[in-house]
Amino acid sequence: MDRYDPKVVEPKWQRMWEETGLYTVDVHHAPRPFYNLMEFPYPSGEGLHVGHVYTYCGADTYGRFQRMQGYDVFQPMGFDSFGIHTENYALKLGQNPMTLTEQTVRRFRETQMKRLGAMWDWTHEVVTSRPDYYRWTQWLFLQIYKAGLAYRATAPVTWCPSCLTVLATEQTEKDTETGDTVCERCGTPTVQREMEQWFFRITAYADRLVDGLRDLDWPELSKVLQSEWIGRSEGAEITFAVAGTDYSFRVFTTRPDTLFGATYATLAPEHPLVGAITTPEQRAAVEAYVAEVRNKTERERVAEDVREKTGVFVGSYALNPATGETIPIWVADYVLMSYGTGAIMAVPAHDQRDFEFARKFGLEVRPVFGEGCITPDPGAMTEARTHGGIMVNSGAFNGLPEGPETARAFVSWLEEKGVGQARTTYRLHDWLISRQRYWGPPIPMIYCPACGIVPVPEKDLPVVLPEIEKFRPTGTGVGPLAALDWWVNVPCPVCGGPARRETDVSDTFLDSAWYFLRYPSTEYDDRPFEAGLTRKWLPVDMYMGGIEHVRRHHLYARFVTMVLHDQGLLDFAEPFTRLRLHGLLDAIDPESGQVAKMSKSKGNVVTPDEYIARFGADVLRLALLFAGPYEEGGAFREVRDPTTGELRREGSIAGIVRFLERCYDLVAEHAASGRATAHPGASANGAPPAAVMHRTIKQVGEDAADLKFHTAIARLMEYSTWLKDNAAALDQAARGEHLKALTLLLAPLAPHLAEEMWATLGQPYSVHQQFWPAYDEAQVQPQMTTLVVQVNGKLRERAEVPATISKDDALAQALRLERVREAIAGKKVTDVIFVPGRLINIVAR
Ligand code: ANZ
Ligand code: ZN
Repeated sequence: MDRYDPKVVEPKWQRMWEETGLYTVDVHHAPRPFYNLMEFPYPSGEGLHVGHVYTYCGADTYGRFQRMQGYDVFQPMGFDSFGIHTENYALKLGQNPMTLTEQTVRRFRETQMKRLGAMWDWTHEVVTSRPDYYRWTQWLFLQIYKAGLAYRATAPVTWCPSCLTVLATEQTEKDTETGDTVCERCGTPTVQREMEQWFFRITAYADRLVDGLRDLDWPELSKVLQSEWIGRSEGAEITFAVAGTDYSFRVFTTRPDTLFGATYATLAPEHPLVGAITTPEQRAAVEAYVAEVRNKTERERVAEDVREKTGVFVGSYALNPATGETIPIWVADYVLMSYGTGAIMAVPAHDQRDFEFARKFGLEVRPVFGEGCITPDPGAMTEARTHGGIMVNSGAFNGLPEGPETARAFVSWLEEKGVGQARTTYRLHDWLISRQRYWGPPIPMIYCPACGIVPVPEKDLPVVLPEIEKFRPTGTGVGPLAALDWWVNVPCPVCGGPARRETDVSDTFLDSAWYFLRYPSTEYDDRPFEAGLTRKWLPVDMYMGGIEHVRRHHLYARFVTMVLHDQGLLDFAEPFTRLRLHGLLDAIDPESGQVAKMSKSKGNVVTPDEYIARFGADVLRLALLFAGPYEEGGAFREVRDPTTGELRREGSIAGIVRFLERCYDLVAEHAASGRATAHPGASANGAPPAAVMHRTIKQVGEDAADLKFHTAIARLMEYSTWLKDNAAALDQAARGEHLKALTLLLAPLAPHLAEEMWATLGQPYSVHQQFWPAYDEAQVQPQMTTLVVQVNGKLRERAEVPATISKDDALAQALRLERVREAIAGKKVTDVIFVPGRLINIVAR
């Protein structure tokens, strides 16, 4: 082979790696375990997506680097193959997901993933839709149930009219163009429905989920996003009596200190008290308003800046427990039933939403603190004042400074009076876990008319998902399994009487909430994870993936791990010690040069297969990683022939191809010259300039450890250019050392090429079993020497300078020296005599 040809080299080494089990880890005996985890894909129609490939290129490079540091790197892979995503693809093709998914998994693994050349240990593969896996997903459901954290409740839930199922809040998104709340899987606007469903009480873990973030080695952004999603608010619940009735309602407020300024109260339109306290005169208006609000989504209702406030007076009054005054009660859609208590005390002077509402409907604005001790004139206020100086209009609290201390004093006072107490509220909702679909693990519960809800005994797991013909979602509020009488009707495990199975399946996010626990233990059929292996490999040392998982998968995985920990099944409570998120790749439009997010709808998604077929996996790996800092992402330009539509060797691809060819050529030429001379080592030109090598080893190592793959590649490019320019001047042995170093440094990034170079250098298989080369610190630090500095032949100074300093640099340094400046003052430098590493003599007249 004269030229580097990935079409020959890549399949050859992939076969070799597979045959020799190069990446198989002995999970029982590995002395230095390192669990390098990356997200597993949904096997759906479009095939492996460039986002996945980007994750994998970075994570695999990092894993390989760690392996060269001497770790036993366990890098498993699998398929998140249950769930709506995979099922929708099957529905689109009109095929049964049960047969199609296995085919898709095979296609993904064999024709896409294996061609990337990642060091996945396929002997631990996990496929979530197989009974040997989902048996334990069902087992997990039962553990959560046993812990008292799984319950059935009727609640307003989000329904996707296209997927025909309920969704968790985390599975909805806001469409940035229309402003609608849409299904994350299919983009259809969702609707609200009242349904009885299964929930996991993730809110019971809200505090731990927030507080635990502090000690994790995770990107700051991911911590902020996750804690905002959980949305902890500390405040109080205060009871308001409805004047002239026995009714009362509770409000949640984060500002109990503003109670004296509450000039009206507002109920969510869905609040159960609305009907009872609406007066006959107001009934028609209130009912019309409530009906109108029912068609709006939560997100539309809280879109603060875009919408005018709306609402209707219900006709009755509440008693402000601080002032004893009556205040009007309104319904308004900016108060949500799903948050706090679904009712608020409105303080227009200090809350902006309340201020706008009060101004629109002519309600009183009463400040309870101002600037310093100046009380603002309510009529002159143009917006709410959220913070200020000294309390006013607040009875015994007047004169205290506004702030958390005063708020706490209010809470104690309310608690003493028996009308309120401290309370913490969360934005996070309980995890809606049931789905009215076919393609998931059946929820392992049985309904018995005599015994109630009975969990399936663990020994009867798995509850096998039957292969059926009518697998389409029904839209009737129950899943397709409900139509199978033979499957649904079972004896009650407790009393033996006739009972019915639960026919919903669980959410896909439950499948992926524990898969990392399964990987090391896949050889065990009788338990989800083996204790010793789990202790050895977990928590995960490094998890790499995308930011879209921060408020879904990462949150759920943490919750499940905490529950299992509390059940005594795991001895750690956090699953991922270290998390890193890759940035997003943008596509540069080849014509306009404009940069846009890669997205299917824009049709600018790079398809990995085509690149691999044309240029090889190593080129794709490097091209993606070279696009920018890994954790920030970068831009990628695809260049195609306008007539044939073929990818062209241009732009960043061309640079990478040239670089890899240069590396290969250097090694091939060296090998050829070695055979020609036969007696290597006779040094013609003194000591090899090894410093370049040592410096490159140090820098590339630091970059790789830091996920700065783009700079690592840039340094290797420089190194290869330097080698090309200097190869002829190096003796055979020195050149060999340089090329070995180059090959080793390239190995994590371009694993196929490096393997080929290693073999060409005559080194034993495999380059991926070598240690990362060591560098000599002394060579990296520039060697210093004492330079004699003369002016007109007279010694003026001695200067400490790098031994390799150039004439220009030495002159520049010398001219900065005080005594040199004095000696040449008023004169002109006419000549400079330089003895490298020894002396500089400045001639000045
Ligand atoms: C009185 C008050 C005075 C408030 C003031 C704020 C400022 P966060 O921080 O997001 O938790 N609120 C409570 N329940 C609500 C609901 N179901 N729908 C809409 N708004 C609701 O916000 C808590 C504040 O949001 C609460 O504190 C309440 O308004 C409002 F100067 O009570 B506050
Ligand atoms: Zn949908």
